This record gives sequence, C-alpha cells and structure tokens, in this order.
Amino acid sequence: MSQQAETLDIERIRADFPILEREFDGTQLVYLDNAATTQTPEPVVETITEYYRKYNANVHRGIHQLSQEASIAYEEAHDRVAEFIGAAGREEIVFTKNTTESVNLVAYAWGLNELGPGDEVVLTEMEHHASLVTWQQIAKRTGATCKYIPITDEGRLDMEAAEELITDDTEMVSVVHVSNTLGTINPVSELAAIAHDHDSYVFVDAAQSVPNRPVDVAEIDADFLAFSGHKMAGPTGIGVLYGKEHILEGMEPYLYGGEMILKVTFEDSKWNELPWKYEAGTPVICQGIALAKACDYLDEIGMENIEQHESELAEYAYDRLTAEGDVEVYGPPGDDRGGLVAFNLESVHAHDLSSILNDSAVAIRAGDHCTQPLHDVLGTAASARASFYIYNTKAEIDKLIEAVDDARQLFA
Ligand code: 7TS
Repeated sequence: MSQQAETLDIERIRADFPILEREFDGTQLVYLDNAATTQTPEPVVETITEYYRKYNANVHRGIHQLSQEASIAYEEAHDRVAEFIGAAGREEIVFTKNTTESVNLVAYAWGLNELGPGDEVVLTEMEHHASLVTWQQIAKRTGATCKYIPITDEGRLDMEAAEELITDDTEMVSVVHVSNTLGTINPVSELAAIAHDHDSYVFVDAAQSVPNRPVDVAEIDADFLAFSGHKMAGPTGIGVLYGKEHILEGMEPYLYGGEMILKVTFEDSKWNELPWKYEAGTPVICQGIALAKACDYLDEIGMENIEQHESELAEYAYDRLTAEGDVEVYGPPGDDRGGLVAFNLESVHAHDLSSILNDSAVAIRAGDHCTQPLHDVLGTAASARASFYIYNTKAEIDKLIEAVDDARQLFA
C-alpha cells in the first residue's frame, strides 16, 4: 500500500535509534507517540555518556580543569540553541526543565508583577494546559482576564475574532505555534504583528514546531518562545525559554539562590547577567550540552527536510484514516498540518483503540492530550493521536491502519 517517503534517508536515520528495533511478542515496535516524547539518537546518547565519563563537574564554581570544561560546554550550548532558533545570542536563551517551566517563568517573573485588573491575556482555544492553566491562574491572582481566540469548524484560528479580541487592554498574547491535538499550524507572525500594534507581548509555545520545522524567533518577532528538549531528539529534563534581551533584562528573577547572583550581602542581592539570572542553582548541565548535540543532529538532516517528511506522513495518515468514512480526524485537511493526527473511530473509545493498537506494538496516545477545553469544543472527552518524527515511515502508518481495522472488526 505504502510508498516509502523519500525526503529523508530513513534507513540511515533509523540506524541511529536502536530503541526502534524493540519487539513485543515478536512484533516490532511502531512508535507513533512523538508529540509526547521523541526517541534519542546515538550521537546524543554518546554526548550524555561522554559528559559523565569525561568531564562531569559543576559549572561556574570551580577553577579546576573539569569544571572549566563543563562550564565552557554548557555556555556554548546556549550559543548553539540561540543559533538554532535565530536568537541574537546566549543572553536570550534560558535553560529550564521543559516548556511548562518556561511558561511559568514568564508568568511568575513578568505576569505577577505586570498584570492587574483591567489587563487581558489573550490565548487560543487550542492552547496546551502548559500555557492555558498557567495564564488562567496568574490572571486569577492578579485580577487580569483571560480571553480565548475561537477555532473555526476546520480547526484553524478565527483571525477575524483575533483582531477583535486583541485590544489596547491586551498585555500578553500566548499562542501555540503547532497544535498538539489539531495539528494546526498557526500564523504566529501575523498574531505577533497584531499584538505589537496594541503594545502587547507575544509568547509562542513552540513545543510542537521547533522539533520539526525551521523556526526563527526574529522572523516571527516573538517576545518569548518556549520548547522542550525531549520532543526534538534531545534528553528529558531540559526546556528552553527564549526572550528578547531587553525584556529579560527588565524582568525580576523567578527563582532565587546560587548561580543567579552577582553580589550578596545580608541586606540585598544583585542579579547575575543574562541568562544566568534566570538559572538559579546547579543548572541542567548535561541536558543542555546534549540538547546542543540534538540541534546539530537535526540540522544535519535539515529542518526543511524534516518539515516536508512530517507533512507527507500527516497527509498519508489523514487520507488513509478517513478513507472508510467512520473516522473523524480533528483539525485542518491532510495537506496543511503538522505531523500528527488526532482522531476517533466511531463507537470505539480512544483508550480501547489505543489498547488494541498496543497489542500490535503500535504506540499511540489516547486521552485529552492536555487540551481538555479544546476537547470540550470538539465535543469529545478524548481522542486517539498518532504523531510522527524523522524515523517514521508510510509502512508504519500502514501498520497503524491495519490495527485500526482490527479494532473496527472487533467492535463491529
Ligand atoms: N505545549 C505543547 C504544544 C505541547 O504539546 C506540550 C507537551 C507542552 C506544551 C508541554 O511540554 P512539557 O515538555 O513541558 O511537558 N505535549 C504533550 C503531548 O501532546 N503529549 O504529551 C505531552
């Protein structure tokens, strides 16, 4: 049924991911849960091993050789990530634990101080809980109001409504770049321009875009942008917050303690320079260095190629899933979406479907994907979701379809 996607040299890429060779009861794993977490290629695993074997030490504290080596590698990792997303330099790159912590950093450091009654935060109906819950709760604490840009029947943002919702009362527009449920690719530059016309900041949740397409913070004109290492062939435990230098400079720190200070007396403290001002305590040293390696790995494949590959897989999956007429795929048409499909098979609960697929070693995700309010809008409590990455093939999507057929027959 399938033709091999041709944009990438899949066989060569798959050789870097031994986990993909795992078998369950003699059936080879088909890993289609990449929007949750991607697998880690050998060069990144080797970087992690090498760090612990050769130069594990705390950074910025010691003048001994190991500490110097670790410090240089850790600092240069910020430069590499800056380059990867078109930031001006390491001053604009804060290493956090994940996307969620990056949103919380801005919400606490900027939102708690700057928001108040009468101020508005504009979000979208398709926000992940990471930003939705965070801004909702900060709004409650400050007396600000959250407003949500609605989605159209096709699962795109209603841009006319956006123009109306973003006003001079708006202080922050927080928008997901690629929806982890709908696969919608949002016009973030356009939204940034509207936000800036009203002197509002824009925060881009790029957790599902930085891993699989070229993202340039300057081109978007994002004030803040966040993503996670574990969704882009990097390790868990590291996220990134990009912020424009002058904005980060003007904000108060989110966490206090060691590393983030320049001078401390019993009475007061002065903050360290950027980005260290926002990296209190022993930071994510190994994870940061490994994330930089993941950037190298992805750039070698080429971000445009990755985008093209994911787009081909998404379209193929969309077409095959909808062929029988009893599957609802949420979001825009197959030829205009990020590399994922969330869907429901008539009369089979998403969790049952996921469990049947697991019997065929096909790993997908079922549930609300941390977008409960969006699922309310879609009129369903849960959906099944297959999400793709650089090592997935059309033949694997065929296996997904076969397993969906099994479920169809079982529940017929
Ligand atoms: N924003 C988006 C758009 C996401 O998809 C996710 C994670 C996050 C934020 C939070 O990232 P974290 O690294 O802080 O957890 N999304 C998913 C998902 O779709 N399935 O599992 C995690």
